[in-house]
Amino acid sequence: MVNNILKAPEGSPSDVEDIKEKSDYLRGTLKEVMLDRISAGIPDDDNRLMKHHGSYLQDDRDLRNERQKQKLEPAYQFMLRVRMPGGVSTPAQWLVMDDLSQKYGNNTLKLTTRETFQMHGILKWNMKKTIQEINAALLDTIAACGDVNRNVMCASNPYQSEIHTEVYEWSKKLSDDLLPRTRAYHEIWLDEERVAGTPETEEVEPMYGPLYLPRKFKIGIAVPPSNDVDVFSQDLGFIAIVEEGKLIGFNVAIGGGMGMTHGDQATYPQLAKVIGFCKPEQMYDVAEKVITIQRDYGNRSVRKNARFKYTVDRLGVETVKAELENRLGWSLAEAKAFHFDHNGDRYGWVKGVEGKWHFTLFVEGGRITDYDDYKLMTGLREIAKVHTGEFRLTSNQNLIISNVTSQNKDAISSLIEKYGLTDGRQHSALRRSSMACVALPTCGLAMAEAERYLPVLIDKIEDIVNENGLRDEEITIRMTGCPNGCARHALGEIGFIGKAPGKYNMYLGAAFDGSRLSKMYRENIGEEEILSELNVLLSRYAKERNEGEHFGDFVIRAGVIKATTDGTNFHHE
Ligand code: SRM
Ligand code: SF4
Repeated sequence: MVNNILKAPEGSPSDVEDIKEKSDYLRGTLKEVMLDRISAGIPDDDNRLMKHHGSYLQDDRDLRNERQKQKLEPAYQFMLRVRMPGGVSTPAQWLVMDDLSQKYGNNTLKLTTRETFQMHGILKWNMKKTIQEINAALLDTIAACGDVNRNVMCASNPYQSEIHTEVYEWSKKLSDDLLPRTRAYHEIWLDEERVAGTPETEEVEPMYGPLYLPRKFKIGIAVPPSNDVDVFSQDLGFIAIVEEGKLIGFNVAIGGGMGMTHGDQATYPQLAKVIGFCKPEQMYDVAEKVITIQRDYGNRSVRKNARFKYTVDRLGVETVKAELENRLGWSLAEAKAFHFDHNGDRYGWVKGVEGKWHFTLFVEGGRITDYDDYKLMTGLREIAKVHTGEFRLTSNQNLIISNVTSQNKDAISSLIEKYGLTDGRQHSALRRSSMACVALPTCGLAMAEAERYLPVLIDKIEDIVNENGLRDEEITIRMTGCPNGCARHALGEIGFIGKAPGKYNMYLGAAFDGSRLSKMYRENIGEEEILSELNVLLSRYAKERNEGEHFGDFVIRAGVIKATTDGTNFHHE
């Protein structure tokens, strides 16, 4: 039901709209091109569709120049992203992902900032086998990327484990119910026969329609006081409201997102605004109607301005709320009070309900692999073999070995010790509060290093932190290789966005609890300048901060940077 007063932006549809329209509900020619042995790649149109099946064609950028010189096609390989709502994996699923990464991937697993697994380096000929084995393990990759609702995140905080269980169930339900209905995935990857299409039997997408959404769409559920999922960065955020130990419902927040383009002020990170409260059983209805508003009024002409945050800002949050209530046929209740303390993880052992234990492991950059001196992957494999609970992948790229029984705790603890798996305690709190996106060598959009460089930069920042007595001070630091913001850079108290090899824009002033965006402090600077800036700022912080004051708040109070009060003033004073 389209409101005739509201309008979508005018302009001819972008090329991706055209590709989706002609794709026969996301089929395109994927089935055929995946069989072609002449190239290890696939045509661009099919690659656009491939995203809806949870994968991207990439090439190893470390090898790009050399292969070009040798007149070889790029070292094509695929990235595969699993859809795993709430980041919960069973030990058996962990073992399958581990095994697949050895057989078909690059011997690593990436724990992403949206609580799931990515595998890198899969060759075209191994894609189908990999996807089939993932499905056999009761996981899938449907809609993990593309212009649809993505992996639904939920708080992984082990402190309130009874609430976690409930909230996780809702995130699973949202994720499942908001899936595309096309059988394209099953036909292409799982050899399902297509049912002959007649107007009655042919599938339709009751919610998405044949063009799907104008852009990706993301949902996250937070459980205060932890804002680990960065709920305000989501297109649609739900904030759990717990009264007397019971989940009574969720505040609803709309219109967040992190991506932007360097030099284009019409693009900006934005925080979602809280518009009301709904009961748990109303959540799906709210999500579905919000999605259809974006479907109908999102920008299908300019992809850079197609995210829901721009729809909300263009139409106005009150107008979108009124349209939502119109579509729902009922009104949201008034938002309830809530309070967030932080957006990071809490490490080490914690006892939850029913005598179960949870161990949050620090995983730098979210990369699971065997390093020369740190057999992280092997250690986790051995744990998965004896673990009877679950693994929870966190939105800060860490891992919780979760729901460990008291009987099993000693066995798991000794494996943790044997393999030196760390809760990060030997590092500075700054490192434990760090996050970096994948960037080079696999990400085709990276302008600079992130995952491979941030740990090296932090080695040097740790010297400054130690000199100033700040080793135990949690300061969130995030780096992305480009302004797309995959590590939610604009919500790091110290943020870096890649501009060119070795060069970054530096951002300051985000809130420790994820409720305020940062602002650019220095443009296009290299390591030397980064360290000298941080030397001054961190030593001032050590001397001049108020009791309990976080770094992001300090730089604003000290006049180092103006607060960003809304995404629309992210680029201005
Ligand atoms: Fe992202 C595109 C990796 C979370 C905003 N992201 C990409 C691609 C697929 C590059 C591409 O389009 O060719 C990256 C693949 C790199 C690789 O080699 O693996 C990529 N994004 C990631 C991951 C793996 C980063 C990580 O180190 O963990 C995260 C996977 C999440 C998941 O499991 O689904 C990841 N991406 C995010 C987040 C954070 C979040 O969602 O909480 C954001 C910012 C929030 C948001 O969406 O606003 C994010 N990714 C983007 C964007 C910018 C979207 C925009 O609004 O402009 C792109 C580019 C695009 O869509 O055109 C992008
Ligand atoms: Fe790639 Fe940019 Fe996302 Fe980093 S922020 S993974 S460089 S798209």
